[in-house]
Amino acid sequence: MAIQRTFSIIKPDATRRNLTGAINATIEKAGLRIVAQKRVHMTRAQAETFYAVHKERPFFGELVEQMSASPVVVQVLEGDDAIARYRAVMGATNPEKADEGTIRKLFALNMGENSVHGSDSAENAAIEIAQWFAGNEIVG
Ligand code: 3AN
Repeated sequence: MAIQRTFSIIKPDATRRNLTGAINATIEKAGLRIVAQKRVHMTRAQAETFYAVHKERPFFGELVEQMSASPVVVQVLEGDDAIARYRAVMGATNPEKADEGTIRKLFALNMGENSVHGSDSAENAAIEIAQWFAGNEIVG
């Protein structure tokens, strides 16, 4: 499989509990490289834009509220098959269903506050990376 890049967010529930380093260690142990990273506090508008695909879902308001409540760490991860690999390391959306050793099994609180986001396709990875990083901020 080719080297890919994916977009990751360490979400407010995790930054609030000081878990950035622990999550980064799990990411790196899985063979992914953090090639860009910054801590930002999303505005409501930025969170609404980022999660626009979910705007008809019943949890949209809560999701936007949670994502803009505290700082997040946005990242670009690089590695072999990075998109699928990171989804596997993240674990299922519902932490109760997540496999042992995954980030969500280890750290997530519930369906909404589930500690991390990862792109679900190459197309979305490119869109999401461009939303948060300039080309010269990504150093592989
Ligand atoms: P994933 O993050 O696993 O790709 P998505 O894309 O279905 O999951 O959902 C995006 C985000 O929306 C999730 N990370 C979670 O924060 C929130 N979410 C998804 N489903 C629910 C739900 N049933 N109740 C509350 N929040 C949810």
